[in-house]
Amino acid sequence: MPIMFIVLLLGGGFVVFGIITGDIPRIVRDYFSASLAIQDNGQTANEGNGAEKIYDLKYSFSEDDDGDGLSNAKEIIYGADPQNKDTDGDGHPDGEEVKKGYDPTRAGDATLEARFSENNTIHFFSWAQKKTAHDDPRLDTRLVNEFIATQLDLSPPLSEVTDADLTKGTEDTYEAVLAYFRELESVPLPTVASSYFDISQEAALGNLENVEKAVNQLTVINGQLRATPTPPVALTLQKKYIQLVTSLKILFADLYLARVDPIKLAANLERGKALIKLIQEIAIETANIVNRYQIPETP
Ligand SMILES: [Ca+2]
Ligand SMILES: [Ca+2]
Repeated sequence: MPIMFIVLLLGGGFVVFGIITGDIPRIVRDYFSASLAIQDNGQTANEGNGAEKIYDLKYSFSEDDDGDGLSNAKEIIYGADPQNKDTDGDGHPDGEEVKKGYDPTRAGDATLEARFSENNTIHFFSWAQKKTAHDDPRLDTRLVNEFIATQLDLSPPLSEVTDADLTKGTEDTYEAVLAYFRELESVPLPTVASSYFDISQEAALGNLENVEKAVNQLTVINGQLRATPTPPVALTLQKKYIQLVTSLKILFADLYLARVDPIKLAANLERGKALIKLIQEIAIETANIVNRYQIPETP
């Protein structure tokens, strides 16, 4: 059962047959609560496993291997070539383009602004540059927090779930509803035992093992939820479950971007916390059905 996933990850709390205890919202909050420590400590980009090995570069905001005025870390963020002073070959060095608001990866006058929605960190640097009148802003915690709070949409990524996304049952009998809840219980639990914050730290160091594990497991859970025969009375509940798992999957898949868009991950901690509202809706919906059909607790 997906809700237990979150509980297990934190090693506490319990779920009584899908009825979420009062502890769950607190637990989810803990899960997404740590603020993201953004590092500028010269990690080597190819250390750890799973990282794409391009060349022996330090993911650093102070080192600039090709001397074009854009640090190695920022080259990764903007998608520029850390070993080429003029990535798009238009005669303007990468660092100069970024300082003036132009995209160093596209020749001509393509602006960075066009990439704000695609990359929160690119948006942040442009914003911070104006805000602080500093040419080469860093990931300063206070500025990052202000940016996230004032410039970004922090609602969780909720996709629309329709009848076509699930397996509709035909009857609302006691047996059908009971079978539905029993089936939910058989959904396997993911085994990743780290918080979003911890996994993001590993990912920033190039270790994507837990990201992959979490994404794969959420994919499996999603598939099982979609295949679970759902009586009409539980369709709304089931859609919310699928929405929750899909949303978690999107948030976890973003961890692949640990180096490319660190601000997005920091914002995702807030987006994860905002899932509590959905979890509470699931709890209420579950309690309503369980009470109405007098579904017994699991022994
Ligand atoms: Ca550079
Ligand atoms: Ca250029």
